[in-house]
Amino acid sequence: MNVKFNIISVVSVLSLFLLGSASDELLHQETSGHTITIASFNTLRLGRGAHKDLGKVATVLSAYDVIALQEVMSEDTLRKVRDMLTRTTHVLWEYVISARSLGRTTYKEYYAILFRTDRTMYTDTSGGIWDDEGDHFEREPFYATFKSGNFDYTIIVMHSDFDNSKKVMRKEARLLTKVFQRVAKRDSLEHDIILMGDFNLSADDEGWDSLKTIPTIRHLIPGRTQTTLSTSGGLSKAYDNIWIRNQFTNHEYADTANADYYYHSMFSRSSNPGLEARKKVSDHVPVWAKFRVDQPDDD
Ligand SMILES: [Ca+2]
Ligand SMILES: [Ca+2]
Ligand SMILES: [Ca+2]
Repeated sequence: MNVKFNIISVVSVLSLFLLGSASDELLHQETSGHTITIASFNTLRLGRGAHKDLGKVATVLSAYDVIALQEVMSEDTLRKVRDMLTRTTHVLWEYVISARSLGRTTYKEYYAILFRTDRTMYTDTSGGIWDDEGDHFEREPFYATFKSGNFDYTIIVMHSDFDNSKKVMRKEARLLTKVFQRVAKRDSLEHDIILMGDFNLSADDEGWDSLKTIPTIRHLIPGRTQTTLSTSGGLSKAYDNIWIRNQFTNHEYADTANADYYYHSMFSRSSNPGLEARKKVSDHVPVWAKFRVDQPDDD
């Protein structure tokens, strides 16, 4: 199994709580016990670059229960962010990370999924890096199975390659059809598959025509919802999204999803909050969806 799962000892957790300094920033979204919020976030080279403010990154992440991360460059930095989350939320956080960093060149990224352990368990019986036989993906998708309350589900996280003509992104989007179907077939009793990530492609793009042939599949973020910040700090591209199949997951989906424009409040004193967010946090904003976890999950 090509997954690493990290458990920190009770002693180190206790010390984290004892050392913990309360964050001076309020968590900007509270979740009830009936739902969880699952997010996808491209963190813009987490672990590289002197400008990034890890405390701010942790504050953004603390609004969610489970977050699929792209562009994780350093597991050490991810661990730091996890520890910050544990300190500021007073709840133990953990992560699952791809067993290797992915990419054809010297530029490589990890995928990781961070989660609050009081609401979510990682089911380590399955998951890993997609077997990219023939090398079709620059960064082959990563998948892992979780259980939150009664809701069990598999997250597939993807960060597509980029080219200006969209040829590469469209090719990778088409290939995700097979990935989705194969991951869904692994377990005949489990059908809640959540595909999320930075696809470098709007959900309205023709590159998704193949994925859209999967019965009842839909994206939860409208294809025009912008999720990236340009070099001038304005909203730009509709690249990030979340896909589910209605027939299996609509029962849990709580009809609430959006992009998180957190920076208006976080950097409200800045003359250009978007630019500040781009520098200190990421050039993407998280996208998220709420799911009910208090009902029987039959599939
Ligand atoms: Ca590959
Ligand atoms: Ca399920
Ligand atoms: Ca279900």
